[in-house]
Amino acid sequence: MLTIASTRPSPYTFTPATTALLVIDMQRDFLEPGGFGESLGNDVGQLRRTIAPLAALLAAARAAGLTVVHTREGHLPDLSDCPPAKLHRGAPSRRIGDPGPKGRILIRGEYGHDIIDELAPLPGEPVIDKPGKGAFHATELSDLLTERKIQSLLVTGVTTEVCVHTTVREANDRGYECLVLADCVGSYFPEFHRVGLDMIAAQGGIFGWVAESTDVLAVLP
Ligand code: TIU
Repeated sequence: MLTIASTRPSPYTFTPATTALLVIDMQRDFLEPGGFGESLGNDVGQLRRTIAPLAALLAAARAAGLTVVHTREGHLPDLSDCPPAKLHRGAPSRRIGDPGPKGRILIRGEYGHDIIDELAPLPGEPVIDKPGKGAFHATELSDLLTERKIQSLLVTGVTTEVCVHTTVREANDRGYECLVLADCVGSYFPEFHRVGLDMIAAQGGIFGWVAESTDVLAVLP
């Protein structure tokens, strides 16, 4: 059992054998210059600062034998898994399924939908394709974590206040102890990022803990 003393709001304890590193939606269309996210006017630099620390954490997690799970947000080519409420939102020229700079936007199998090369999953590492913001909705994630007897989640990825928050809130309700790594999650909106992290750790850790990836690296075997 490992303990990180510097986590907010209190020390965080986890056992590598029952811990998964969750890497949420580190997809080209959200992170790469010229991608969907940037084409909407967002500063992808706010997300790209997560790549280096996350690559280091990923390497350490693999070396320590943690389960590593990647997720991708996206839809079937016929959009049958995309609710109208999601499909019909956003700028009319840039909707899910439309042609984008790196292929059809948020469609499985398109170049822009896939995970950035720097964090490419290793063969055998599960990649969860999710149609929603949360990683549990309409996915096999719950079964996968149950099969592997996972109790703790080290949560990384983008964006802090959207897919990371949705996933952590639900994981907490499902009984997982979630540690969110502040330097490995990012938002296009720095204020949302900062407040999003504060929300997690507030009220005695209302739905999780917050630390830096170096705090994890310091305790991993
Ligand atoms: N992965 C994720 O957070 N999807 C989003 O759509 N995020 C936004 O912040 N838009």
